[in-house]
Amino acid sequence: MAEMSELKLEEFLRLNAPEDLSGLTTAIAKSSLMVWESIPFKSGLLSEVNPSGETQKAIDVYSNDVFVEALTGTGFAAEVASEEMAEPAEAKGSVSVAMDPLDGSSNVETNNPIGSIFGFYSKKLPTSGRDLVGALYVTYGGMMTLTFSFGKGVHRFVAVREGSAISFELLGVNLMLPAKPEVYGFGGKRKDWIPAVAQFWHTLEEKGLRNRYCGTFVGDYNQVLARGGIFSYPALVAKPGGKLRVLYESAPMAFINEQAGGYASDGRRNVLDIVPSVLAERSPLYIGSSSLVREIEAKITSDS
Ligand code: AFP
Repeated sequence: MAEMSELKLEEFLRLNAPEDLSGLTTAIAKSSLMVWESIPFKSGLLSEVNPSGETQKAIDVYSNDVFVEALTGTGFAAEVASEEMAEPAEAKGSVSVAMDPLDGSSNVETNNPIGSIFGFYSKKLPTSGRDLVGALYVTYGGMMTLTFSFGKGVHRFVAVREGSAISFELLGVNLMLPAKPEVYGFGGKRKDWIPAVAQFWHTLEEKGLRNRYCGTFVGDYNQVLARGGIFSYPALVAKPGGKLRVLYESAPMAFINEQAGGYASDGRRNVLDIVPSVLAERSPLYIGSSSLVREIEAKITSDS
């Protein structure tokens, strides 16, 4: 593993990633800059007509199109499945990519962090998280960062502007969840949560954790990785499957979280063991520091 803090993304990938994952990650890095710069213009907040007179697409359609074109064009993607598309885009490579091209798009208007999530699978989709060979998430917030793992630790790069050029600089290698958990964030409404979850958040407060929730999975998980704790979009009484999609969101983030020393569960089993039968399958998600996730998993299991 390269240790130099001055390493730029291309050099880091050349030393630490197989050619296919390196090519896909580079394509995502370049495309995510296009998405990042387009957010104000294609969100409906500014003019819907760009300087060339073209009608703007909604930002989530735009980001989907940008990533699909870039990933299928690498020669490394076998297919690109997306939360925004009913069927995957087929290509000629060997890695199946599943993505949420714009996670938290309802947060654009309020300028909360948003993100993109990618899972790199070795088998045709839908398949289990055990077939992940890598995963990556992008944050578009105060900083634009790429956080990824190819199965040997979790690493992070940040986009830095130098004059008119933007480069990706190394921000951290082998990121690990801190031993002492500090924050929690649960999606949905308390009144809708299953009883085990409704009781569990009291336990978290008693342990001294603070509630910090921004409403974008990527943003909320990112602070759990930095501060330790737990994020959940839990099972709801009326919606036992929760909200998040296994292939596009939960499994890729579970892969990264496990590489950072954590654990992710659907309330009964490791999220990576779920074998979705359809592309858009959902599951509840409890992800973050192992001890907390195992605790809520035990409560849910003993309740049933
Ligand atoms: P949007 O993409 O519609 O903004 O949804 C974001 C999301 O899927 C995920 O990023 C959040 O964790 C979750 O929804 C938040 O949902 P609630 O608003 O119900 O808490």
